[in-house]
Amino acid sequence: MLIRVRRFAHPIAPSEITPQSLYQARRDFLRAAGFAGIGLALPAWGVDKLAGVQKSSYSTSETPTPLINIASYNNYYEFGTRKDSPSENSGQFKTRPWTLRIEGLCAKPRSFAIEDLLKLAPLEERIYRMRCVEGWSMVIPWNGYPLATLLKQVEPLAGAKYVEFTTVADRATMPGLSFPVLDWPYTEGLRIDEAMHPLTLLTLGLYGEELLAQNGAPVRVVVPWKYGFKSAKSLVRIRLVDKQPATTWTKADPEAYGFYSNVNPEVDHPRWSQANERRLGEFLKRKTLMFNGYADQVAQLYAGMDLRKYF
Ligand SMILES: Nc1nc2c(c(=O)[nH]1)N[C@H]1C(S)=C(S)[C@@H](COP(=O)(O)O)O[C@H]1N2
Ligand SMILES: [Mo]
Repeated sequence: MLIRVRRFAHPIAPSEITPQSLYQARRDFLRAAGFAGIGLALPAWGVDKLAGVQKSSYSTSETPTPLINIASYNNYYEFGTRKDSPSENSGQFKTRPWTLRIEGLCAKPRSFAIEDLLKLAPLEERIYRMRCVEGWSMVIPWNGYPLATLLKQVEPLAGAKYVEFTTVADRATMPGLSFPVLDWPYTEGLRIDEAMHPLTLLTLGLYGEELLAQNGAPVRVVVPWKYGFKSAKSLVRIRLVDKQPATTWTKADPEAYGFYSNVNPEVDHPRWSQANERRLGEFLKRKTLMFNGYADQVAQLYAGMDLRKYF
């Protein structure tokens, strides 16, 4: 199979692409092209390598999806609604300076500079299965540490029952914000025990390098047993709250997108089945697994709950 690398003139076979070679090739290409006429600026792709990333027993042993797919087939509506919009339209997006504010029901609310987040805890490689509600999936080697590590810094109070995530909405650099597709800024939420679960990752990198803009740079959350839209990108605020927060996709279509949105092959979307998925790079569909294959780790969070009602 041949795939096209964004607007590059030449098709490249996926087998020829390794993460390292992709970055190098892109840098070389951009340099040779003098950045002219190709519609993107270097910073979005010229990212730094992360030091001292440790392997994790939470990783799947499945083969990671090639970086070219992870970096060019994205949902990030602030940059546009096509799969290639985020990689095409994020060239002006700035990830420095960046602060993440943590506030609400906690003893020590504070703001973290991105430089401090990168140093707060050892970075792990977490190779996670990711499942989009649209029916495609990938295996992504994320880099980060448990969100719990960060939340403990602010000392959540007993009344904190939920966590609300707010993501950046910068009209100057995110062209999709000019269209009222969603109620900006994009917000998401988790129950506090979901947010504190060791699988829930504060994510700062991908394939051993800092996150690309299209994947949610400079910092996002990743919740691998839920549909992808729960994994909010480019976080600017986390708030500890006592009530279930309103979330963007639930506001947009409450019949289709519930607050929990756990991957569940038995609960269909109103317009399509969720029983199967297409792994990017594979031809045949595979069966979608309960909780995206993480049932052993997370099923007890929902013991006694009707998962059709709390979808
Ligand atoms: N701020 C923001 N976060 C977002 C989205 C978005 O449009 N805006 N899309 C979500 C959806 S639908 C998916 S499937 C994942 C995709 O993450 P990826 O592009 O890194 O694979 O990001 C999620 N996070
Ligand atoms: Mo998604």
